[in-house]
Amino acid sequence: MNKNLELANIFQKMAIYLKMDDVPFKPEAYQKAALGLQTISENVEDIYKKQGKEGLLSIPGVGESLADKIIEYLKTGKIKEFEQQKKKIPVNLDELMLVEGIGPKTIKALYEHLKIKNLEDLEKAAHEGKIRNLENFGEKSEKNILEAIEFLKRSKGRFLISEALMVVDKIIQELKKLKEVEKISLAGSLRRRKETIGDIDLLVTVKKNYPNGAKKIMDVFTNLEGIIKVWDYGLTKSSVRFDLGIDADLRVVEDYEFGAALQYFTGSKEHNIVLRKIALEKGLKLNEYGLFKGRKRIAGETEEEIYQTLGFAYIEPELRENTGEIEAALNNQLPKIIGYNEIKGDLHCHSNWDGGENSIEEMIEAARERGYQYLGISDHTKFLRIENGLNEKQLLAQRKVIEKLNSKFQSKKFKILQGCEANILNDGSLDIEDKVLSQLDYVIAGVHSRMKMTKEEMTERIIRAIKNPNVNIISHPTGRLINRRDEYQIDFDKILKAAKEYQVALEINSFPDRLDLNDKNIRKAVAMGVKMIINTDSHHKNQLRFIEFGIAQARRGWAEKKDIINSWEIEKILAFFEKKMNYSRHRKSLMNWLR
Ligand code: DGT
Ligand code: CA
Ligand code: CA
Repeated sequence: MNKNLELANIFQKMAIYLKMDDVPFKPEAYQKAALGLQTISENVEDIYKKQGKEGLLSIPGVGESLADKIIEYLKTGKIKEFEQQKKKIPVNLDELMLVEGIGPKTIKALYEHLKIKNLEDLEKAAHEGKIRNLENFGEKSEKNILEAIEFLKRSKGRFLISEALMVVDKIIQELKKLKEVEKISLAGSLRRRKETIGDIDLLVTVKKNYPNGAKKIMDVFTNLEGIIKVWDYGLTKSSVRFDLGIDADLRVVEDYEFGAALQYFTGSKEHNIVLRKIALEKGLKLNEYGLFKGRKRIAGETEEEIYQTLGFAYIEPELRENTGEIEAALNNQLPKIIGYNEIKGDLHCHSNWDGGENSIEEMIEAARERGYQYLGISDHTKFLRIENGLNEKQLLAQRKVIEKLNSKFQSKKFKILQGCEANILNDGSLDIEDKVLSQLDYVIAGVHSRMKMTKEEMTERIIRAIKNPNVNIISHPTGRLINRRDEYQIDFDKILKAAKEYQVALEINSFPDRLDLNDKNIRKAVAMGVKMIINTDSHHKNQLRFIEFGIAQARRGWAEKKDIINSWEIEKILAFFEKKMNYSRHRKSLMNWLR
């Protein structure tokens, strides 16, 4: 932290201490000075060196007495009054002030009566029911405190990519309105499309001929709606927290260094470390400002230029985790990972037949708007009563409806497939009769009940479903819910082997809180030649757009078109399904013959 921010931080805390004692006006003066210190671009130390106290008085919000305090701090590293305040009420203000609904006077009361100094103390006291007995507190406020702490804890964790994107979309929307802004790009884990996001990283360049452009951009950024805290204000970097609890970093750079900054701030850290090492071995230096030979910049305007000058093929952000991509790039063996526009249809969609939000027709319309060539309706089946699962009779009735719809689309080159998402029961059998399953275009099977089983049991259960001649796809194969539920216990290698042998595709579920398979599992499947399918599991037509999260996950798992069956033409995907059935039937008859 530079001295400006250190002082701003101290003044903010002094304001809080003053408020504890109901001192009038002074707290506001401290807060104003803190803000002034945060928003000036010159260093307070330099100002004092060059212009003395006069210079300090020119900082917005700084008057006589606060200028003296600044001088005291620059000279001694301390402010006496602040030290005394801390001694009197030695609490962790950074932690406690973050708790929604708690202010200076509450903090004081909690310390004086219950010796609460930090978040941990606060949580313990609330759990033990000690807070409700204090004057001006009650059971309700105790409950609120616990809820606020829960929220804080959650926000310390990682966010779903969909949550981060929701916030980032709003930021970008506002920044785009500024005439000062030239380029905007995501960076960090969000650009690498990691399945969870620690914080948002954004990079912006300023248009030429706007000398104060960076300031304007940062002023707008740090004042966006929904911001609950400005951690850091600067002309090259600012950091804020949004009310969802998620932080965002914005960096502003010059156009000529955009590529270098983007490369650096996209990471991952591990990827960058190896890249820098390779640069050094070539007698070059790589940092966020460019690639240098001695003092001469030899690349930095674009990322491509940097990778190229280092002797690499361009590495897509989703691959930059130092898990072999650098070696592959050096040897020209990078996979040609699947593109965001290469999905031709979605085969895991629910309609209003099973309680989904939209009719089959509405789902079709949405799929056609996306430019898909086919859509598969795969409603839940009867075991799932809460989801209005379809029984055999209803499935056959739906088949007729879908055939009729298909005749409408014949000239338009669009095909509706009928599948279903059957339930894998405890013993691995399905809840729909085989003779009905065999009449559908394809069958998805998934575990929706009794998720806690031993590893052997669960593995056997899923493999039995894979062996069913009618099953073509296993939906959400690990069953995890990100941040909420762990995977089932399964022997994934065994499942991969069975999927390969019986020609069953494993689903990459695009729902942002599922995203199973994860990147590592996908890479294993790719290596073994197991086919996968990227589906959304949509229960509403607007959820079809989630496909981008599934594609991102596939890219992170190094999957190519050949690995993802719904990037194929309809004929090829149907042949894939058919072959499974024939193969299995063939096996069965062979078995009969052997007997
Ligand atoms: P996250 O936020 O935990 O989801 O993950 P990232 O990758 O977004 O990490 P973050 O936000 O801490 O930093 C963004 C990028 O900045 C990171 O991917 C690489 C770069 N970076 C940050 N700190 C360092 C560092 O200490 N060394 C190097 N080489 N790069 C760093
Ligand atoms: Ca980040
Ligand atoms: Ca960051």
